[in-house]
Amino acid sequence: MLIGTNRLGDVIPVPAQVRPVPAADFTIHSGTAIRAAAGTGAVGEQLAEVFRAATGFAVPVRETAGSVVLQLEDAGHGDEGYRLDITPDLVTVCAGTPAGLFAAVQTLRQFVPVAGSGEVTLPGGQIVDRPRFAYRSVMLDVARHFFPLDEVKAYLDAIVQFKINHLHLHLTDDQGWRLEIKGWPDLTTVSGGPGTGVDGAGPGFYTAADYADLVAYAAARFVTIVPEIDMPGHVNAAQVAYPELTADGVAVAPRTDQAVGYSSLVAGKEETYAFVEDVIREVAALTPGPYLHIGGDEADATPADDYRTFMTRVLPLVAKYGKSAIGWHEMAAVELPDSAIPQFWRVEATNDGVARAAANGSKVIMSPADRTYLDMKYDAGMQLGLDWAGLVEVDRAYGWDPAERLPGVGEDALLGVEAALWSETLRSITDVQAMTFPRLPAVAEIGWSPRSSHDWESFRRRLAAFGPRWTAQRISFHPSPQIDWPAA
Ligand code: TNX
Repeated sequence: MLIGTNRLGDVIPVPAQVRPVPAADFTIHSGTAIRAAAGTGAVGEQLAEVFRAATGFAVPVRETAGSVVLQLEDAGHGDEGYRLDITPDLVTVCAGTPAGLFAAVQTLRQFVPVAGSGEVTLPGGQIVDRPRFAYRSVMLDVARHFFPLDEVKAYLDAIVQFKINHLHLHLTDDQGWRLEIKGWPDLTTVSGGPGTGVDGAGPGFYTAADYADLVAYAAARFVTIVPEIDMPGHVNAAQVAYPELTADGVAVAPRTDQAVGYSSLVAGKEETYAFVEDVIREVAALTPGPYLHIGGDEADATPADDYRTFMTRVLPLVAKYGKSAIGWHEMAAVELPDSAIPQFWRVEATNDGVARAAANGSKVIMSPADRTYLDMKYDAGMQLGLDWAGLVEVDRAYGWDPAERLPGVGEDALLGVEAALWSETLRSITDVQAMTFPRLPAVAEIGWSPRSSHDWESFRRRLAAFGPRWTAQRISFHPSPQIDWPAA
């Protein structure tokens, strides 16, 4: 019999409340079945897959009988909270929503091996858990380097283990345009084709059907896709495909270097808004989630007045098509409607625009680069990654609090946190994984677990257990010397 090495609290993100009862372990055996109440069958099947892989047993899912019970109850768990009771005879998982049950499944997963055969023991006791922030996200830059659908799906599977519930896709930039827009086909046939991406090494794009497939795949894992169309800067790829989007209407050359801040849509041209409205309408129609990210960062080639003119016209278009606008915090230089969500990404200690937006009722997403940027190098010896925001070792990714990051932006002003992975230096999904793990679990815990639970020594001990898990899942990770990884 395989004794689970994990104790009840050895979970990332650490649960809000954990009450171990060491004498109350539950053993998954050949007769174990899952009883999934009406409306919980899909999550029941996801849990069964985890138990089947760990034990080799059949683990049927039924509505009527089973010793692992999933049920929905209206007991103040919130949108994603859950309660887990493990006793020798019965495992009970209760939540107010299927998303809460799914979160509980991610907890249970950490108690069993990734793969194995024979009985497995779950640690006895009770967990009562719910997230600190509603928005816990990862951004993947598919513009500087494109990642095909199956790789993004595998990435999604890897990040949901840490209760990440949004995946932000940076779909457009100077070096490439990665989402088919039916009314503007050259965006992808030209700027998603061969030779696009940094060094020309990242061609490809998602058709509308691919994107719909990804949205559905994510939804089945309770992840909301957040599409980003970056504007008014970062638009060289759009201007290569459609010269009418430049100031003089003359075509620009494709760019595959890493420079930023040289391209801009033209705030004074009506063609600009015809284009932007078409794109926003199509992306909104493809996206069931509530958010549409309009970029807005590093618009160094857009005069400040033009930036204001542009944002003032474009923000209402996002609302017109039923979405809330997220934008990088530069967007907060203009008067924002309180539905707009600035995302802070820099390293400075203060930001007046974001503080003013928060005071006016906007929610804020925290992504300070010196803590949450997954494209920063862990240490100076690394080949991959950049270092403009400094080196980000695991303890830096863990050792901060989002509610104390910016004056005027406290707990109540926060929608949540996002870790961002820019792909200028990345060439493969293996690179993506190594930059993501083990730092993403740190940001995920910051986003989910109560502030009072934060404890680096506890975190690094719990994190160590993921080394062998990632190896078994064939997920690459950076073997940070800050973590005492178990010997293989
Ligand atoms: C800044 S972060 C950018 C991106 C780069 C990134 C590299 C942000 C909103 N803009 O254009 O890819 O730095 O770390």
